[in-house]
Amino acid sequence: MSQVNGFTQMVAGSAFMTLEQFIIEREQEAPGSKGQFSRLIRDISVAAKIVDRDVRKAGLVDLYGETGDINVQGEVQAKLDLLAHEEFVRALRRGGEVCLIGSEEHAEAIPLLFDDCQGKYVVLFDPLDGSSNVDVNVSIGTIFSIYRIPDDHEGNVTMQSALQCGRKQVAAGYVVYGSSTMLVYTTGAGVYGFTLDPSIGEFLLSHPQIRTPEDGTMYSANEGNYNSWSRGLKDYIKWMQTEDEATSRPYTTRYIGSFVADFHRNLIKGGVYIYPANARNPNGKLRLMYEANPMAFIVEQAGGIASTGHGPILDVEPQALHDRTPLFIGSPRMVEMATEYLRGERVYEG
Ligand code: FBP
Repeated sequence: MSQVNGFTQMVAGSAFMTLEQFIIEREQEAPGSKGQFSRLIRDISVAAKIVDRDVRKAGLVDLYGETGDINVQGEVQAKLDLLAHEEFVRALRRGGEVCLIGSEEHAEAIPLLFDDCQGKYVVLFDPLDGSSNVDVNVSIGTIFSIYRIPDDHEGNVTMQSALQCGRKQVAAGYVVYGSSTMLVYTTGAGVYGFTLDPSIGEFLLSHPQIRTPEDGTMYSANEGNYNSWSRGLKDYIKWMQTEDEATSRPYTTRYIGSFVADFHRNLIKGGVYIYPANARNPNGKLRLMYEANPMAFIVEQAGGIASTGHGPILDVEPQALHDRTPLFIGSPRMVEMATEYLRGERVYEG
């Protein structure tokens, strides 16, 4: 096994570690573990493979376009949004490890409690992130966040059981359906990336111990909203766009419009994703429980920062399943600077 650019270069025929082997190894390190968590991650990876299959042939099997329904976000629901939602609900229901699900595509939490349900977990997820890109072959993704049911909720699991602050997550991850399909997740002990090898239908460990660069020169923001941004944020954008060789400015804008894809690129190469509050979205656009929180857990584990602009995302106390939040996430130096400008602690002097 050799290292190229920090990524493990697998030599043909050598010890590719599958996701299943990886989680079983991890499970053996966890005293008293009964395998429920491992089975849960396995169930999520099975659903991801099915969604990957459908996304890759969507144009051939009439899976592009809308269902005609408006989802709880007030957005037109894409057929693939609904399909991905159903695939993950089916896999989590069949697995039996989960007793409550929250989905971007469903107004209320979905209880999975039935007679002999031993489920210990709550899973909140965005079945298909980047809906605006679904029909045009641009990378999209799935984001998931996992909590344990609080002890005092055992046997009486309600929506409240899911409304825990991000610091209480036991695991979080995402799948990006891009030029290749990757599943990236953390359980609070480092961030690991697995690439799907379609020829054997297995997720293989390709990115062990992901660390995000301290700083970067790429930013992801919908500058179409620039005029509705605060003075501070406009200053930060101007600072990044100013010519200055010594600080590698101007920085580069990279905005795919799929949070998962923008986040993944910035995680690997360094960069910052910004979706602030603006006139149209006074609380921001991204959803706290199944977009911001899981990515915040991952980025902090990789050495990055996730902020509302005024404090860590993971410390926000949720009020409702579909809460929104302003989001500044990515390389620590860039998030620090962006939020200092936002708070007026820095001003642009040209
Ligand atoms: P959904 O697609 O899951 O609703 O996610 C929100 C999202 O599409 C992000 O993936 C993306 O970064 C952002 O909204 C794009 O918003 P806008 O079109 O306002 O820039």
